[in-house]
Amino acid sequence: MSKKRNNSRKNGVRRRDFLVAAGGLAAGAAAGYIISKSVAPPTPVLPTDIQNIINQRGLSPEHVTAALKTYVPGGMQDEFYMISSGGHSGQVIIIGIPSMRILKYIAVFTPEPWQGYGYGNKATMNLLEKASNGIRYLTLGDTHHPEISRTNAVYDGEWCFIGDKLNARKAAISLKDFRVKDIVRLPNIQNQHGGACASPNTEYIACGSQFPAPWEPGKGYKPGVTYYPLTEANYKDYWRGATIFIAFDRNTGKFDLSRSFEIELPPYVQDLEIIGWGPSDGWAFLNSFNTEMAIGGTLEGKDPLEISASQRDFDYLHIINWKKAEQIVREGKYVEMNGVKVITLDTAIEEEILFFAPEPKSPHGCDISASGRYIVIGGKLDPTVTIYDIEKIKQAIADRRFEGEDYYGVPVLRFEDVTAAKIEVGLGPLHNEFDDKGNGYVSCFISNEVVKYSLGPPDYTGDDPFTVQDRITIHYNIGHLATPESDSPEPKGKYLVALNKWSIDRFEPVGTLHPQNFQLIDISGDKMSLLYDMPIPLGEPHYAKIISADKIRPITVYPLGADPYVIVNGGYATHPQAINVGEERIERRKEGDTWVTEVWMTAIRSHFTPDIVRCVEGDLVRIYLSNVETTRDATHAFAISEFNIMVSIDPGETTTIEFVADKPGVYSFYCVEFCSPLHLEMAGYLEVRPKE
Ligand code: RUQ
Ligand code: CUA
Repeated sequence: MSKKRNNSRKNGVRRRDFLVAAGGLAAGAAAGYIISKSVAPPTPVLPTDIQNIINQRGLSPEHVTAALKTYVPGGMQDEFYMISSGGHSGQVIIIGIPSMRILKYIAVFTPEPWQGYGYGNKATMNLLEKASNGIRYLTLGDTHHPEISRTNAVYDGEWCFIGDKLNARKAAISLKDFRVKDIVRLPNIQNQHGGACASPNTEYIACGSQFPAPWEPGKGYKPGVTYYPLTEANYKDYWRGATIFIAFDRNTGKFDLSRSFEIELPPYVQDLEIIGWGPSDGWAFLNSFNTEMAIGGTLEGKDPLEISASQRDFDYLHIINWKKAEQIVREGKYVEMNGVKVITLDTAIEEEILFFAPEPKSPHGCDISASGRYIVIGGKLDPTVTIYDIEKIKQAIADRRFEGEDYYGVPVLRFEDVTAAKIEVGLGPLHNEFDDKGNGYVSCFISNEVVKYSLGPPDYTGDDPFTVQDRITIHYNIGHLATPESDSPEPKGKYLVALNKWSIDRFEPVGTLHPQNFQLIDISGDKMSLLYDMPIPLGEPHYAKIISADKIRPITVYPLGADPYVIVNGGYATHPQAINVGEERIERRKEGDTWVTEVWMTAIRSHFTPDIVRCVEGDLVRIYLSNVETTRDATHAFAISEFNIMVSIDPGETTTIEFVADKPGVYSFYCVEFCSPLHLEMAGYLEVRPKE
């Protein structure tokens, strides 16, 4: 065992040296330190007991500084919330910054017994059911990019959105109670990059389609129905990408397909989308790759997709005039496909709502500077970030300066006409985030670093615009990075979190799959410094949004009888079957051909009333469970043995539990949250009498 440990340490060190060397090679030496000429003040001496702890634990001055900058004592709260995707766990993770304490997992696309999500609670079962694809009940998802609702493009802390890359779904989560309020299946697309971007006032949440889907001309894509043999020729003719602008209603927490629209796109892989503000208000930007339109076929004499989709030196940044698209829809120039208004590719070209600009080599990421002027793309296979200027884009479009058009006739702008700069940063640049001083930060996956560079005016007003300013090595293989309120007009700077895919030797090993590593980095000074490594034990988090804690204003207790899943005028609807103590009852009656046993039940420390429920085999049992507590945290949970039922109800909440009593017997049910000294007594029985 100890030998193995040593080996892995050695490997870790070797790898780190290699990674540092690779970073240096890729981008030249790091910027030198500035040596202060002023006389240093005398070093204050730490009390001996503190110095002893430092000595005993073998901590360096950097460690102690990092600890002091990140430690948040119990009772004190963090400065920021980080809303992170939970990757293929299908969930969302809430983390405090700078402490990096995990505060909550939010069940979204995957049933989660602890939250009573998808295990008998009818509202959550319905959410998952409604968002399934019509072929099967989907209970998993792959979340990538969270988004926060905006007012005038600034994060307002009311709603959070997250997509499912695997099944083209989008979810809305209220930041008042951190619960999902709606999940919608996006029509005509098969995947989407798990993401979402909000328009400046959250009228729409937009995203691109990622892998194109087969489309029947004029009819779009229907899961389990649309079919063409997969050939290169068919791919060009029948496969399509799309971007959807899905309308969202804050007052109900629901997406509204009837007010949404889609734009048909060529079958490139549409990757990440962002909607602009300020000078780019009304425009959306979407990077893409595989403009080669390769389909793979390794056992059919073709190159693997990774080769055939990386032939061209340029792919296309999609530039979308969404305000004009909205107008086009109003004028009726759309085709209705699978319940959504679709602007066809031909109409999009004709009405001049879609333009392309070349972007270097299989790019990734699409981010906007605080001013709304610069759109920044990572090169992925090109060691640069490319910075587009919306003013130049608008001018080139007005002047009709195009270098040509793509295979489908979409006009392509000239690279030189629309870019402000191309900065060489490091190997494998992916995503960009921004601070409050006009600097950008790019994640470099291959060279394992975060590279800081300056933008141009009006974001950056110093005398060395578009220049690398600093770099820091991360551990290891960074994908996204996140800074507070980046990609908005008011980034806050201060911290950066590197979302690293691999942790290798950074934590105690827990088997062959290590946790991923979130590294907190201090970006408040000229030089970045590493503060904290945080293991992430759930899924592969892709992206996170960070928001000032004072913008999040959750409720503390639900109003009595509230149904958390029905929002009316921004507040909670009262559950129609909510009751108070004294109103409990059981009724059995026939609904059509089915016998239904309905139970109006209350939960309060430390009993359920009724605590004996009798029904007959085959009955549909509906329990309306009201938690009539009014004290914060006085949550009860209700589980029935052998029935796969687990429901969690917070104080004030009423919920419906529905199941078929399909097997005779007597089954215990009990409260699963340790709620009082007599919590173990908070129990009862379900009697299912055999059918005569
Ligand atoms: S991805 S590591 Cu955002 Cu899904 Cu780039
Ligand atoms: Cu209620 Cu334990």
